[in-house]
Formats: sequence, structure tokens, C-alpha cells
Amino acid sequence: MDENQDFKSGYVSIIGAPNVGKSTLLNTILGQKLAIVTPKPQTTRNQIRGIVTTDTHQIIFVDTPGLMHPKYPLQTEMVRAAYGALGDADVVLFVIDVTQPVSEIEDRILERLRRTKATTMLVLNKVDLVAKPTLLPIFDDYCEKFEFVEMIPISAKTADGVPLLIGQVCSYLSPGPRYFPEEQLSDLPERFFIAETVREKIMLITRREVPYASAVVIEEFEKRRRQGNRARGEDEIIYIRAVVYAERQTQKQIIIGKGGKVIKRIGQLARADIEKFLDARVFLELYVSVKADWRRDARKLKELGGFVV
Ligand SMILES: Nc1nc2c(ncn2[C@@H]2O[C@H](COP(=O)(O)OP(=O)(O)OP(=O)(O)O)[C@@H](O)[C@H]2O)c(=O)[nH]1
Ligand SMILES: [Mg+2]
Repeated sequence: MDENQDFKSGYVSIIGAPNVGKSTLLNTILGQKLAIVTPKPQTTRNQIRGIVTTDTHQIIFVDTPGLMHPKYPLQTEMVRAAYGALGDADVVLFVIDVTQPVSEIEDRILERLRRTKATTMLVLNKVDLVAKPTLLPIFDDYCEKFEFVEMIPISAKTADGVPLLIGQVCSYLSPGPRYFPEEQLSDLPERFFIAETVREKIMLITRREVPYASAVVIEEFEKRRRQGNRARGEDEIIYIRAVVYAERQTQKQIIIGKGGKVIKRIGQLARADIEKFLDARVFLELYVSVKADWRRDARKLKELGGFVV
């Protein structure tokens, strides 16, 4: 805990419709990839906290699943995780995609925001894709709808406007303690990020229902020394065994691919990212298994653990 009276801290929740760029924004703010990002909606399934600490402040940014009308229990949990992030928030960043028209779900989110006490900012994302004048009617529209303390155009992808956004967030924080040690980037375990990295590659490579029917569980995560070279630190390798769950046998076959081609590619891509993330050499073993209709089954959702808060 920091005793300094000038030190400020707080929780900042990032919420919005699916695919608007919430996870990209979290990663850009942190300067490191923490949350997975794909062009497909409903990529994020739980709250992901990323911590920024400086000499003067500590901000805990909370990325959340994109809000939608839930159709099955996994989605119900996702919506709960997203709205759950409003409870503790000192500041809420309501993110919209300026290339998309306002959706019905966004009006619903605004209704919900009216009932919270948090200071709310509108973040107009993806401005790299549009000409500046197209933003004016969007500002006008949202001005009428809600009393945002700030409306900030950004590109989470290019980082344009992001330093300004962080500065604005800081100006609304109150004096508070340093909740986490200064070098800590997240309160989630490494295993979570490893599972998410594998899931990202599945989401990127597979199509239709398969990305949504996949879950990843890390069964083993162990540091091992390679035999014969015990003296040298670089001979340490991290052994990871992960299981990919599909809902059906046909999906399992798609994830494995002909002669194991697809799962091999998923493994190669994931391993490269995991090695970067852990800054270590990694041996990644992937298995594919079926857990019938796990998205619709509360008990199975719990069993798969780790991906719902
Ligand atoms: N051009 C452009 N693309 C962006 C920007 N921000 C995000 N994207 C892209 O938008 C897509 C969705 O980004 P995500 O960060 O996964 O969006 P999200 O809001 O976290 O999505 P969910 O987790 O599904 O709710 C990805 O293809 C990103 O690369 C931006 O500022 N500019
Ligand atoms: Mg996301």
C-alpha cells in the first residue's frame, strides 16, 4: 500500500457491444498483449484486468465481454461478467465503433449506465477508418442520449488519442492506495493467458460455429530441465498440456484437421505467442476432446472453469 496522499488509484471498466475494440484498447493502454483479439464478435468471455502503475497513480483497467442478448448459458455468464464490471468501476469507458450504426444493444447499455454512479466517458473507436467530419453527427447523437463527462475519439489500433484518453481517466481518479505491486500486469494467472492464446488461434483459424463451441483448459504447466544439459539455464523448457473442448465430434474433427494439419497450425501459432508472453522456451501439447453442449450446461461450464468469472 502506498502512503502518499497524492497517489491516485481506481478501477476503469471498458464496456460496449461485441467487436468494437475493447480488448485492443486494453492491450494498447498496457503496451502489451494481454487480451486476445480477433475480427470475430464475442471473442472475450470474461473480465480481464490489466494494471497500469506509475509514480503517481495505479489504474486497473477491466476489459469485458461484448454485450448482446444472451441465447445460452455461456452468453448469460458473459453478459453477467460485463455488467458485473460496472459495480466496482470508478470510471466507465463506453466504447463504440464509429464505422457501425448505433445498435439496439448500445441503447440498452446506456439505460444501464444511467443507473450507475460511475463517471462515464464515450470512447469513439476505429477513427483510423473514417474521415473526421463523419464523427460530428455521432457526437451530436450521443450528446443528446447521455451525459458523458468526456467524448474521446481514438484508434485503439494505431494508439491515436489513447494517451489523451489515459490522461482524462487520471484526472477523474480519487486519491487511493496502490492495490497491486508496481510490476504486476494482471491479477489473472499465466495459465489463463496461455489458454486464451490457444483459443485465439482456434477463433482465427476455424469458421462458423467452431470458434464459439471451443474452450481451452490447461491441464499441465511445468518447468522442466532438458536432460543432459542441466548446468545451463537456457535448457529449461516450459511444458504445457492443454485440452481443447468442442461440443461435437464433427467439430473435433475440424479442429484436428486432415492428418492433424489444423491442430498443428494452432499449436505452432500459439506456441510462438506463449514463448513471447512467458519469455521462455515452450513445449506445447494440444489434445482435442468433446464435451457435448458445454455452452448450454451450467455444470459443464463450471467444470471447464477459468473462462467465466
Ligand atoms: N481499424 C481498426 N480496427 C480496430 C481498432 N480497434 C479494434 N480493431 C479491430 O476490431 C476487431 C475487434 O477487436 P477486439 O479488440 O477483439 O474487439 P472487442 O470489443 O474486444 O470484441 P469482443 O471481445 O468480441 O467483444 C479486431 O479485428 C481488431 O483488430 C481500431 O482502432 N481500428
Ligand atoms: Mg474482447
